[in-house]
Amino acid sequence: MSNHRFSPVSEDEPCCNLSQKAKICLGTFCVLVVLTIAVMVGVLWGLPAPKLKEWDGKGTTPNFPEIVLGRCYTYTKVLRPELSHKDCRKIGKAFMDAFLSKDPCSSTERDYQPLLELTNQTVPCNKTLFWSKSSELAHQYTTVQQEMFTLENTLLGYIADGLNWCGDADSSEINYGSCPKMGKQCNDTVFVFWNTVSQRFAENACGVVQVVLNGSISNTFNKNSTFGRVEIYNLRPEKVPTLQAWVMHDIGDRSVACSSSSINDLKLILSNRNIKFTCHDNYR
Ligand code: N1C
Repeated sequence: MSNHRFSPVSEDEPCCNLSQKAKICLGTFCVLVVLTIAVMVGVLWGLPAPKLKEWDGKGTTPNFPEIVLGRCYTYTKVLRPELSHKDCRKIGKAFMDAFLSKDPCSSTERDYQPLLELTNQTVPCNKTLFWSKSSELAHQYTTVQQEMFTLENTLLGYIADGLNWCGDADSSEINYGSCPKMGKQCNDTVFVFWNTVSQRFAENACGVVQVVLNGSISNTFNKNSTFGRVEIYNLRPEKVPTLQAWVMHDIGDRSVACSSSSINDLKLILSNRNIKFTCHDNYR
């Protein structure tokens, strides 16, 4: 048996036999570590958030995420309860994911695909209504004629109508300060959105489709508009036999735009695509 003896630890003598000098050094070191951490946290805390890029157009609509969610619930729970199974939280998230943390000038159709899938919706045949430079009149018409659908009478068009949005490649924040001017500075995220959803709206159309055009402007049919650039080229001739144009004029304007050269251009494009065209001036 070994000869070890346990001696009681004295109360005034702590466990380690550190010299007074070593204790002072250790204490100073600890204080320095704490101070360094505090300074670093303070500096990081006080740093300004990364600056978002500045553009020429107005920024994202204030309260964008809340508006998207609110409109989604209004549409699916109140206006069209047959769509009440749609998941508005998922739809809101897919919308944000389409543009957050991305350069608004590098937006692609692909960014919006998950959102398009979540908001798919069937418009009955013969009930599709397009418009160009005549938004107000077209929507007054669909308010009265509830079975007709413009893109804004579908879920995704209803959610996005009149809103503006963009993100930033170097930040996960919404840019409320400024966004590229739509369709002017670059193929920006809002421009790409309307092109993408307008394309789907036209591809899905079936039966006789209608368009309300503005007969009181020189380019009643404008090749550069969404209607003239995207929608007419994405109608499926095998599903859409005819396009009917309703050309509306200001009160007192008695011109007949149906015989104008711009409407002739529209007629030609459609006849090349095997779609019949009819035109009505100022139908009351
Ligand atoms: O460029 P436009 O008209 O010809 O676009 C209208 C055409 C409609 O038939 C819609 O189906 O394209 C679709 N569409 C919208 O539904 C829509 N809602 C809001 C296209 N654009 C839409 N907006 C905004 O209006 C968007 O900012 C876009 O640039 C304008 C286009 O209006 P316009 O020139 O009168």
